[in-house]
Amino acid sequence: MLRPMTNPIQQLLKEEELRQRNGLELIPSENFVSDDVLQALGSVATNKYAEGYPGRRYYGGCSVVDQIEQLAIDRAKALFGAEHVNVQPLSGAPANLAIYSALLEPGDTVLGMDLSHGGHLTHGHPVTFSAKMWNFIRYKTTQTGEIDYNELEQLATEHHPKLILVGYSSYSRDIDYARIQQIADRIGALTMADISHYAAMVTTGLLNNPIPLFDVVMTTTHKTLRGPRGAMILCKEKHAATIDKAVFPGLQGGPHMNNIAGIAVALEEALHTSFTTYAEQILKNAKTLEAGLAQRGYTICFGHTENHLLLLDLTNKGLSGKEAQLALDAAGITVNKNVIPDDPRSPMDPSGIRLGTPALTTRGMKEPEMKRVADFIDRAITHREDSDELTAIKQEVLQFASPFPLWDR
Ligand code: DSN
Repeated sequence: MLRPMTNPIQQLLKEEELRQRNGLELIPSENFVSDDVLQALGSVATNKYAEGYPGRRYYGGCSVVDQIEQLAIDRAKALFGAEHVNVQPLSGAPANLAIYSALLEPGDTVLGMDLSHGGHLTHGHPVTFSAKMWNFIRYKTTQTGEIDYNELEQLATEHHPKLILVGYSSYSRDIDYARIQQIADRIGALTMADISHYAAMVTTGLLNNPIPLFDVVMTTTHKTLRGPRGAMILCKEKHAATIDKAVFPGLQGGPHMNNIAGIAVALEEALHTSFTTYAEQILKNAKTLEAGLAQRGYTICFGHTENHLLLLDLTNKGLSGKEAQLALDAAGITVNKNVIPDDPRSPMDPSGIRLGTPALTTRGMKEPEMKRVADFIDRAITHREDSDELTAIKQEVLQFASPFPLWDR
């Protein structure tokens, strides 16, 4: 039972819960956490300062939070098979910054994936602080949609990066980590993978796994992994001390112990066999959504999807990503506008939208529902100038979504 509303924030939180329940969440980096994770987040662990690491804290009173953090570390090691794990990064951007500052000297060169070809802002986009500190060189994808491994190798030979970075936020294909590692070994570079978007498919063996090969791997904890907002750095033992020092005291102060408790809960959930079923269904749902949209004439960037997301180029449909996002919002369908490879349009009004299936999969939706979702999307885009039709679709979406709870184990 929800408690009576006593202040405007509680009222607004209730409204946000209804928004989440009544609509279709298709932003690929979002998900719904379990009640147990929510409870940990809203727990007294938020009251505790605990600078340092388990058994090595600067403040007293850490005996209980030490156990919480150690459980999170042990579960992460078991889930990912990693030699060393740091669970303190507050989110993905600070985690990536911590890794760069641990492994690199100012001015060192890094090869990273171009943002418009599916990379991430924190992988060296010129607007970031990292791009001021380090020399990022960007590789792209080929016409057929794969990472251009030949170009990557040629850039590595030419620029001798200290670090080769892979991982993505809008690319829809798997990565050949063995090939990247071979290139890195040949030129003596370190390797880093940002698996934030697709960690669930890595832990369940559905996508290639960089952890046995790469020096350092970063994942956020709130995307397919379905935990609270946060991040983890997984690395080889030889990098453990430098990584830990870079996170604290290098970049952060007190860790958010309630988040770490929530991460520990989510990791335990991810160790259940049902997590594999969930990850498999994410992929099946993405393929079904892809088929439904391709049938309706939508252009799928990068050729096709092998993961949880789809990047659509809307150029042939005669509207921008921003216009599509607004129309879909009006129909109760949440997506995000997104740049497409070498987008001729601006990032604030780009050519594409990005869709993902993790959140709807958590709600229990499967292939038949994805066929309906493709139809809802197409109708909203087709009738984008007809506000009555968009309102009618929103009503249908509400009816369609209501049998699916936000969290269903
Ligand atoms: N903002 C996240 C995403 O949506 O991909 C990545 O940080």
